[in-house]
Amino acid sequence: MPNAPKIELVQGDITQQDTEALVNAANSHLAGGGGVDGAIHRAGGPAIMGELKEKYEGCPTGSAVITGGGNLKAKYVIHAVGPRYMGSPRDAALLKSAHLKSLELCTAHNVKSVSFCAISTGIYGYPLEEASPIAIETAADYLKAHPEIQLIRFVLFDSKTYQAYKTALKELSASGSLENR
Ligand code: AR6
Repeated sequence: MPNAPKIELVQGDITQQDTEALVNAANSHLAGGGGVDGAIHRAGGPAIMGELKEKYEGCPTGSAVITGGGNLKAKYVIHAVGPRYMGSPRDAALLKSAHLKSLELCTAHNVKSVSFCAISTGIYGYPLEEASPIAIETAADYLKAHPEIQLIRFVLFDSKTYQAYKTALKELSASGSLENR
């Protein structure tokens, strides 16, 4: 099945990806910042911030907004706002929701391939072993219901993050939940 939708993991820099959309880890003010957010705005140029300011007055935690990709290869950037890790049950719901809303924006904009960074696991402090299964399971569930999405690529910046996502994908696969891929 060459066109079967799939989840892919790569270690690297999200700004260099050739998927139609990139998912940024933004803050609720959509003000830019450090980490992957800073890297995406630097690589994409000022048009992205210009569009954010023009169209949106922030974005609640657990949600996402979309802009064009500026100078990036990607046509769109989806700015997802994950939670700051507090150690409360609400964290997981908000992290899941940030992924889900991003995928819903892909469907709404006819995006068939998308790269995600490891939302909330840097400055926002979400432990990798807790965040990675939430990200992978949300993606796998969405692909089951939305075969129009051909590729969800997780672009993990360092080997520790890559290994955590790899373990989460293996565990989901072992549980039989990836049987349709
Ligand atoms: N490509 C892929 N992943 C990257 C890149 C890159 N170029 N650069 C960093 N990462 P973070 P958060 C990884 O801190 O925890 C910002 O200031 C990084 O190693 O960027 O959601 C925003 O404006 C980590 O694995 O995002 C918010 O205020 C992952 O991306 C706040 O940080 C996410 O780390 C959001 O914090």
